[in-house]
Amino acid sequence: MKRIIVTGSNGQIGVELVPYLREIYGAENVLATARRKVPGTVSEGGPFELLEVRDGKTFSELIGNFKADAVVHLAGILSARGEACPQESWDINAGGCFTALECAREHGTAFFFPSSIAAFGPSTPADNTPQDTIQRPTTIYGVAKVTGELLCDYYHLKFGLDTRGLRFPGLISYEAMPGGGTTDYAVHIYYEAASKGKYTSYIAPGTQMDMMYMPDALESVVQLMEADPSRLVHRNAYNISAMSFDPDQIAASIKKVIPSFEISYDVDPVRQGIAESWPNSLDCSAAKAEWGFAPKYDLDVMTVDMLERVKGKNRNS
Ligand code: AKB
Repeated sequence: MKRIIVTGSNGQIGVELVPYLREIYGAENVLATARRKVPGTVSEGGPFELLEVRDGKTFSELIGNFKADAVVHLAGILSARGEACPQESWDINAGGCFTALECAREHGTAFFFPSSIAAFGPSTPADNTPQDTIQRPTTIYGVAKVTGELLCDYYHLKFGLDTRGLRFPGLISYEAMPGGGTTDYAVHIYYEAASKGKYTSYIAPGTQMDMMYMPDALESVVQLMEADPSRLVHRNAYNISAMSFDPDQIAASIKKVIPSFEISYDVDPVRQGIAESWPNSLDCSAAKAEWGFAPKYDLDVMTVDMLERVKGKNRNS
């Protein structure tokens, strides 16, 4: 990658990936795009343009004018929010992905697609979920993710487009709040622990989900996009995860730093249902073998860093 366009730049991943890419490739070589201009590093630390990802004409013009050689397509609606607006979610997530791929095809750019653990469903083996397995998700978000994976494979096979993707687990970070996801509790808990010393979880004890700290996620995107294409067998999309825990285990990790911390439960049936349909833990061996995936943060190391970073910050979502 030399000149990169990022969509959905104001989201949880975008606000950190854009500065990270600008650091590596030069600020002038990373064009951030989003539906709204928000003051801050994304819109002020380098080139920025407004873009609605279903507007293929503007999207294609931006790629051409910027002379981009890679599209990192992050724009989308997360799982829990998607269940409240399935039609819009499909339109933005699947329709937006198709439009983005078409624009990438017109210009022959490389293409990154963030899939998710949501691409799996209740009939998928839940433990050590294989790279290649049953994918029958029961959320509209998951259906769009499987569609995106298949479309990316199709564009690679049919048009030779250099498509690559990751199945992200829940991502934990402190720069921007995730909005409308099922795994968001694992971010909220740190804010509440630091500010109130307690947290009420909408996910039930015993519900294991894969997770990863944002620095590992950012590194993985660049590692995959820079990987030797001859080694990539799977492409769309690789299982990646750095840890798997349930609410009691993350609470126990927080208690090592804040011994008085308390967790209680008020389970949300929608998000609980989604969480139960997802894997407990992924097998990441394909990512390790094909492009050297090697996350650095485990739960306790992440907890120490997160609690330090969110100190004095307000949770506003
Ligand atoms: C969500 O919870 O919707 C996302 C995801 C796992 O894709 N964080």
